[in-house]
Amino acid sequence: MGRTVRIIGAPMDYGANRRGVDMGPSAIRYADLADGLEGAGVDPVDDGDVSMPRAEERDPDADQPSHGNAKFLREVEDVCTRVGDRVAATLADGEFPLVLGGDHSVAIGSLNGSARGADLGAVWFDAHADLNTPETSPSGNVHGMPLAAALGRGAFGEMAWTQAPGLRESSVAYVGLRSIDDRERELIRASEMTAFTMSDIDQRGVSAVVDDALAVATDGTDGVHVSLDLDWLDPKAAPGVGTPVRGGVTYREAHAALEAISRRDEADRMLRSMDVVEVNPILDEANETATLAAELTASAFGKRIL
Ligand code: HAR
Ligand code: MN
Ligand code: MN
Ligand code: MN
Repeated sequence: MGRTVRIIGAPMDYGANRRGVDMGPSAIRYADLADGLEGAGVDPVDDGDVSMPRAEERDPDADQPSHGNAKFLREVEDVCTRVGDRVAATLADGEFPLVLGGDHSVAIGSLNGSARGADLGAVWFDAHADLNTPETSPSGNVHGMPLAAALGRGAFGEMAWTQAPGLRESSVAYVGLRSIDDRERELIRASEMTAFTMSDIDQRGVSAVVDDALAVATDGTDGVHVSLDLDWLDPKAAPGVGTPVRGGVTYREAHAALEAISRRDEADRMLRSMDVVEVNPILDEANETATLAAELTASAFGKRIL
C-alpha cells in the first residue's frame, strides 16, 4: 500500500448562508470515497468528524468578535482550530490529511495546519476568489474569505488562528475563477498571487493551466495544498453547491485537472494536504456532486482508467 490518507470530516456550515453543506462529509463518504482512494493505491483511514458547535446550542446574543462583517466568527474559529490541529498532527505522523467540508471556511484550518513549520504553496480550484476580509465582504459569509484569512489580510491580521505561517502570497495560484467581487479584483491585481480564470482554461486547456499553477505553488515550497471547491465545476456537472456559477469546467476537464496533479505528484511527491468543500447534498439529486467529489479526489491520488 502507498501512503496513508487520513480523512478528516469538518461538517461546517457557519461560513455559508445555507444549511445542508454540513452534510457534505457524510455525502462524500457515502459516495464510496474510501473505495476510490484504495483504487488509487493509497490507504484511507477515516478519522471521523471534528466536533461542531451545534446551531441549537449557540447563544445568538453571545458576543462575537467585533471585526466588521463576518458572521459566526467564533464558531468558525472553534472548528478551524480543531481542523488545523488535526491536519498538523496527521502530517507529523507522516500521513496525508484530506479534509472534507463543510463550507470553504474549513480551509482556514487546513491551511493553518499544513503551513505550520513548512513553506506551503496552494492551488485554489474555485469559481470564487475567497479573498474578502470582514471589511470588504458583501455577504459576511466567511466561506468567501478563507484565502484572505490564511494570508492575514485586513482584520485577520489580528487573528493568529486564521493565519498560515508558511504560506506566501506568491505561492498561491487560482484555477478557474469566474465570479469575483470588485474589491477582490483590485486585491488580486495588486497581489503577488497568480490567477488563472476560465478564459485561460478556454484558451490553453485545463492540463496546461494546472501544470502552470503547480509550477507556481511548488517553486521554493515544501509542498502544495490543493483546495477543491466543487462550485469550480459547471453546475451541470456539480449541481449540489450553495453558490453555483455558470460557465465552469466540465466533468472531463475536472478529471484532467486532478490527473495533472497526480502526474506531478508521482514525479516529485509535492502534494501535502487537500480539502474538498462546498458539497451540499440537499441541493442535489442522487448525490451526484458528492460522487463527483469522491471521484476527483481519487484522480488526484492517481486513479487511472487503465
Ligand atoms: N464573493 C462572495 C462573498 O464573499 C461569494 C462567496 C461565494 N462562496 C463560495 N466561495 N462558495 O467559494 O460573499
Ligand atoms: Mn470557495
Ligand atoms: Mn466557490
Ligand atoms: Mn479520474
